[in-house]
Amino acid sequence: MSSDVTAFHAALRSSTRLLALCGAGLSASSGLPTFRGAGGLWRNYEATSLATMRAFNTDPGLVWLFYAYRRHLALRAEPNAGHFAMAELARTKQDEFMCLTQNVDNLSQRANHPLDQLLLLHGSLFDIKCSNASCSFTQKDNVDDPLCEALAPAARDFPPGEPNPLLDPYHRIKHVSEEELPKCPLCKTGLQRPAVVWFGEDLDFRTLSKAEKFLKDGVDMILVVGTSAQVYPAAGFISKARRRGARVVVVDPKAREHNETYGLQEGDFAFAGDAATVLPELLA
Ligand code: BJW
Repeated sequence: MSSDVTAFHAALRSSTRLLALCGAGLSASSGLPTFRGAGGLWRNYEATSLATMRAFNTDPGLVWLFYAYRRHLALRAEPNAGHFAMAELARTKQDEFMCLTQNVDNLSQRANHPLDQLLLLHGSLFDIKCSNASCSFTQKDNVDDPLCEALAPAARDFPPGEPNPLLDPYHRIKHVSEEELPKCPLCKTGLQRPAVVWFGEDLDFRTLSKAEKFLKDGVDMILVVGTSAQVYPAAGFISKARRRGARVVVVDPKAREHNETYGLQEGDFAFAGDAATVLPELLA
């Protein structure tokens, strides 16, 4: 495995079809916390423990506060140079490039990433659906901030240096009851929920099919950016691309530390650093 930028540029030039798999680390420099490791706690909760239907059924107000906070943060954040570099690569390679993102923050879209070359594996913070599985209600691009009055404590700004009490687990926050949350306008019984993919839920079939189709048509290189590659089926695209003959290129501060997770081999590349700095250099 190499970290030689010149050798990477040669490999990139000789690659026709490229796939990218992105994760939370791509947006870390934009100020959005990742899920695991430092920053993976929200109040006293593991972020991943709130990303379940079980958590929503138990305390929908708490889960909505978590998502309202993340919607607010994402709306205030700006795409970084890594998002722009990836969007530029998509424009250059056109049909020969596809980006699979696990991110739900809308930052790639706001960096003008061509939408037909961006597959949202885990949905979007800004799409809403009904929590009742049998109801078909969906709403795209809802940027209400907060979504409803009861969620206002999660959507506040504080002057630099002033801590946000919502993030202090010892600061009691008012419980948000089910009655205070928006109901589905279609079935009138279910609660609205973010249209993201929680653990145990299926990814969108059409989205997965498009990713599989891209793979089937051949891939020479997979760029793995800012993901711990622990969540499936997303992480499985690394080995699937490898089986199609692709080189694996990891951009992540932990690229070398976790080389076994990514299955890095001879001929692959590992760039340990911030995606916002490394991607523009690699893709220039
Ligand atoms: C930087 C950086 C900087 C920091 N620059 N980098 C096969 C085996 C075992 C289990 C399963 C399996 N197949 C399916 C499962 C079950 C499960 C699963 O994968 N579990 C694992 C924990 C083992 N998968 C599912 O349930 C999926 N559904 C499914 O498979 O349906 C079929 C099925 C149903 C029932 C039973 C079994 C199968 C759904 C997964 C949905 C994941 N959802 C979440 C929440 C989305 C909504 C939200 O945002 O709230 O998606 S969880 C969370 O993890 C989120 C992320 O997209 C995802 C991945 O996280 P990511 O992006 O990798 O973030 P981190 O924090 O882990 O890593 C950040 C990285 O950035 C690190 O490496 C840092 O070093 C790096 N970094 N700064 C670059 N500046």
